[in-house]
Amino acid sequence: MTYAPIPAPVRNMNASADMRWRHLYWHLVKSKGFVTDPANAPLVQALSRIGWTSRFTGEAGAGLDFLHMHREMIAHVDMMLASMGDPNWPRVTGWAAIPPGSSDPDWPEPAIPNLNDLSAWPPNKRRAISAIAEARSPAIRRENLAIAQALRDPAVLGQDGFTLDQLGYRIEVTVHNWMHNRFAAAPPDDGQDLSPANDWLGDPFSSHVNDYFWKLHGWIDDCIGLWELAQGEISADFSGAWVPPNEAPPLDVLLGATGSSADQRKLRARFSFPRFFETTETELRDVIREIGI
Ligand SMILES: [Cu+2]
Repeated sequence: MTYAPIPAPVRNMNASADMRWRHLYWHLVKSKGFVTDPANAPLVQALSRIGWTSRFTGEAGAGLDFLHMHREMIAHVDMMLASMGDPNWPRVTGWAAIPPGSSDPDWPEPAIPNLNDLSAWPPNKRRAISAIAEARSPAIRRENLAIAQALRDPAVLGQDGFTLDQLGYRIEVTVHNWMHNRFAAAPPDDGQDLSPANDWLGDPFSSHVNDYFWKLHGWIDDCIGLWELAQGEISADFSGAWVPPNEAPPLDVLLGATGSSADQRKLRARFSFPRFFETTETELRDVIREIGI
């Protein structure tokens, strides 16, 4: 790789337990599939007791939450970068254009041996591996690049009634999930590893430790400015966005006060391998129809 890595103090800050659990909980509580799965009830209840309840992806307002929270993450990292004086990373700068091919000289899709042979993978990694393989398939690549282009097009962004909330939702379930999966390397053995080496892009516990995260979320954040211009130079209003609680204790601490030990063991086992971002076929089709491509 030829690009300069993000300065180590920033990477280490992102790799801290607090940042990891915060980013993971934020994504978990907005996933309807996760929250309504009875197996997750002890965790969902413990999170809810300390204020971690949000709108689900697809519900009104959740797209605004998505844009706002990641904008806050960028602002937090930007503050630290400003104090570092690294000429390669004065601030988070998104991709001007998403690298279209698999072997971009600076931002390639990380090589994964046996990507198309699920039998070569342990069962707990197979869903993640097939999500990555699908994200790199020619059809899905073509479709998401077309969506990405439309979501930067003034004619699309300027449509009457195209809200900031819709922009967030449409990006989240298409280009965002696609980029996370597409640029992910092979999943780690221990998704809960706290070392900075655990920067797997497919899981919110580790994705923000990865330099690609800041390029792709920078690209997403820039869409907000393009939307503001296309809508007639209005400015984005995030006053209705959900603000998560300050507290984000590790899973063990969170469950310590509430879950039985059997519950804890089961949940810990579920969390020991990585999760990843999923978009349903229906979500993808609906967005393509809504933006008119
Ligand atoms: Cu995120």
